[in-house]
Amino acid sequence: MVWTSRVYFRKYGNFVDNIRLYVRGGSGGMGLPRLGGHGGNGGDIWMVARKGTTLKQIKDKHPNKRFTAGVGSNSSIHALRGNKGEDTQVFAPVGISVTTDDGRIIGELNSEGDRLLVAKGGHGGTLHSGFLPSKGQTRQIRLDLKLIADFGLVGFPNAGKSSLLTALSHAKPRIASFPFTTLRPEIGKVMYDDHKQVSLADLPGLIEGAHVNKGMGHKFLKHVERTKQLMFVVDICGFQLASNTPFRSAFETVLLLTKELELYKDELLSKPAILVINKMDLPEAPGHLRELEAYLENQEESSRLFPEDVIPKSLMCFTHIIPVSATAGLGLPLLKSLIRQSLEEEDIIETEGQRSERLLKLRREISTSSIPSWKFSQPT
Ligand SMILES: Nc1nc2c(ncn2[C@@H]2O[C@H](COP(=O)(O)OP(=O)(O)OP(=O)(O)O)[C@@H](O)[C@H]2O)c(=O)[nH]1
Ligand SMILES: [Mg+2]
Repeated sequence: MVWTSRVYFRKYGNFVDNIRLYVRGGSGGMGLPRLGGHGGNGGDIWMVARKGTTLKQIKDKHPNKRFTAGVGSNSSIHALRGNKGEDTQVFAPVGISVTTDDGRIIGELNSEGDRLLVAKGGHGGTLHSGFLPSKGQTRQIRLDLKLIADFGLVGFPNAGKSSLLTALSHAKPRIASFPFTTLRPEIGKVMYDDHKQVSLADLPGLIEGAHVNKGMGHKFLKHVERTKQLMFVVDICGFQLASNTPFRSAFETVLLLTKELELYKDELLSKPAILVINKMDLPEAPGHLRELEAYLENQEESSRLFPEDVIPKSLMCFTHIIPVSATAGLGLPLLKSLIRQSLEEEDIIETEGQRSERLLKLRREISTSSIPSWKFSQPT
């Protein structure tokens, strides 16, 4: 076996599902009083939906999260009507809502190519304004991925995702012993005694090659992006799509699901994920579970025992691993409490992240404002 890449664990908890940006339209250009010339308007800022873009890419590419547009040209003897300043386009993922900092909705980007004006350029100077230009619109905006549910059920076909949703919530998705029973997401709510609710999205099954759109992979993987956390569901007895495709053990299905997500968008691996090992009521399950546990104990080493086409570059770091039986009810009360625990853990990570970001910003502000602007007189 040839080993070319080292497998590593992806840190979870840093998936970006919202981001705040500072946007400023360009100022207008000066008018020309002597000849009645109009200054050009300032450029506008547009959010433009583009497939494949993620909020994390915006954050990484523009760490200061500021966007400004071009200034309008002044009116001159050569060009009495000044040119408009250049517009700025910010590419954003499809499926986001854009709000002002105080929560007012500016609009949504729902399909490829949708455009939204988020900061208007200022007017150029005209007779009306005494030939003086106005400044561009300035505001803080917030982009939020429109999530469909707290958890998305990710698994090969027939793993028992719909059965699990049925057992945990009041939803009634179709269940059948053949693959691809579920073709569109169905949302169920898990209810807790204190009336707290957590939503689970039952998603269609993924197969090997989903990232290159096999088995409508792209359509299905798209939904995985729209959930806060993931729940991998694997059949303890493994999976085989057809007699002419390879049989995959439960551990291989964990690796393959990871690989499909990674090849589609590797950022998805940074979502927190619970691993649910299903069908534990089957007689052969305990033996398979022992084997799977041994592999999971050292995922990195174990993954090297498998053919290269099965191994992802990085591994999922599961927040919890739990064996259950969706049909016999085994392990479900514990799973229910782990679902909630995992969300609460993420909230803590998120608030800590926000706190340190605020602290960093404050430190930057203090360090620039505390530099004294006066000069010390030199002792003579
Ligand atoms: N023995 C056993 N069978 C189960 C269990 N959970 C699900 N099944 C069976 O597995 C088959 C597939 O179940 P589904 O819930 O439809 O599986 P799915 O993952 O939603 O499948 P797709 O929608 O095709 O991706 C059905 O025949 C279920 O009755 C379980 O815990 N134990
Ligand atoms: Mg299903």
